[in-house]
Amino acid sequence: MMELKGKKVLVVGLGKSGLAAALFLRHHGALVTVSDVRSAEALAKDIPALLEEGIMVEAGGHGLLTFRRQDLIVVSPGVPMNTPELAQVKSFGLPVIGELELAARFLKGKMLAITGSNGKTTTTVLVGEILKKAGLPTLVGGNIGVPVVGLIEASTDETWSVLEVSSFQLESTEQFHPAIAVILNITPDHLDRHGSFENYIVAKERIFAAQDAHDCLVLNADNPASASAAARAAAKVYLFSTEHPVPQGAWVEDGFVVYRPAPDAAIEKIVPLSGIPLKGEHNVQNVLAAVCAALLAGAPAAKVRQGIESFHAVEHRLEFVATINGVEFYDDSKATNVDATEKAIAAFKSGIHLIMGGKDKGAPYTGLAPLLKERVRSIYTIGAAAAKIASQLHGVVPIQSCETLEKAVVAAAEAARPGEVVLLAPACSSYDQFESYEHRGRVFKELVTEHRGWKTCQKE
Ligand code: UMA
Repeated sequence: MMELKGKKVLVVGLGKSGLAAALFLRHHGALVTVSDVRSAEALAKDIPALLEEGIMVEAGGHGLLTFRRQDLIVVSPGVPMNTPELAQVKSFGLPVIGELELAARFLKGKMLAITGSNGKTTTTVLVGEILKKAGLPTLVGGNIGVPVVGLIEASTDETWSVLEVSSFQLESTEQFHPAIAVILNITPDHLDRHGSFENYIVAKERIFAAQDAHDCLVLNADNPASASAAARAAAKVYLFSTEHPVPQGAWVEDGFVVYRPAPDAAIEKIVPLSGIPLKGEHNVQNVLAAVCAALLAGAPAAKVRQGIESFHAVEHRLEFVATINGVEFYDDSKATNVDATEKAIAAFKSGIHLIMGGKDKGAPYTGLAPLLKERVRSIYTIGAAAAKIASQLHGVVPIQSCETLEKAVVAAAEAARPGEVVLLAPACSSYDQFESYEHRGRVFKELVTEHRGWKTCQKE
């Protein structure tokens, strides 16, 4: 474990992770400074508590001198590693690690880490629920919204820390060593931050970089970028597939999720597909991954089944909101990339009124065209990406420019007929118009439920 007492440590970024890391470091005797590009006014709610703890705050920008004075720099996930001040001090050999790496060095027990472009949160919560049902001491955190540093105090040598980890967090890891790692899928996302799909894959693959032959790596046989990681893994590889049997791992057979612990072992029936309470093929994949991870962590098969059957959709992930005049409204605000939106569309057969847009993340929307043609009646665009969406998907299905979510909900609801679906699955991040995808989802749900009295949806 690293010694922190008397060390000068700079925490970059004062969001959830930065705040938790700064307090943790201070409580372990480090001399802590926090630096954030936001103004002192914007940080006003956190600054007094930090000053009271003896933590210094640099607001309104990052000063190179502040960075150079440190023994260690801890970076928040949202701060790119190529930020000029970080790049400079790294070139001088100053240690720069992320909040996840810091936390992992102090966390007791074992880590079960889950990454992927989509499905991370659902799978993380599901695995956490199963392990708890199985009576295993379990903590859940990470990209899900709970900084990993915040789990340290409650962890013991018996704890399983089930962690949702993002490419942003993985990018700055060194010794991070989960006993079980899961890569659900890798599809283009965050290209604005990583620069290329290749760099994004490199960041994701850091999840197993420190694993050895005692560890387990769960990969998606149906997703080329996930499956091909096996060639670079030192850990035991378990696969899952919705399409075909795998040598060891989970797949779907005769309407059942089944599992084979080793190539020569008997096949175990885990749960019928009809017992999965989540919508969409992608959620079957999430369940298959969760089955592998939970069984590998030692949960009995009966508890795995119970955990799956009693699971509820996580908020803003293809969450059912309401049926109004026969029209169903679904909130998939967490569909912040093109792949997630594709999966959301695929969960419904036809008659979709799709609300899309927000802050563009660099990946093209053109790949959606075949599914849009097949299942979507109309697109209602919002936010900064509207023009790009309109130009790339021109002529595929009707596109209505709505600018705001409020106008989009009204337009979609007025156009939808009984039996059809209004789906918020934006394929973009929310930061141009909202604080977060959660905020966007909450606003959507309010708009839908507040308009319950509408004569919106047309009668047939
Ligand atoms: N900042 C700087 N300098 C910069 C950039 C940002 O000072 O160059 C400051 C900002 O002004 C802000 C702070 O950094 O004050 C924000 O830090 P942050 O973006 O790391 O936000 P946190 O609140 O710490 O949230 C982070 C994750 N955010 C991101 O990865 C962008 C949260 O994931 C995560 O839940 C949380 O840590 C706890 O682990 C969110 C997310 O969008 C949900 N993740 C992406 C995704 O899921 O697609 C990866």
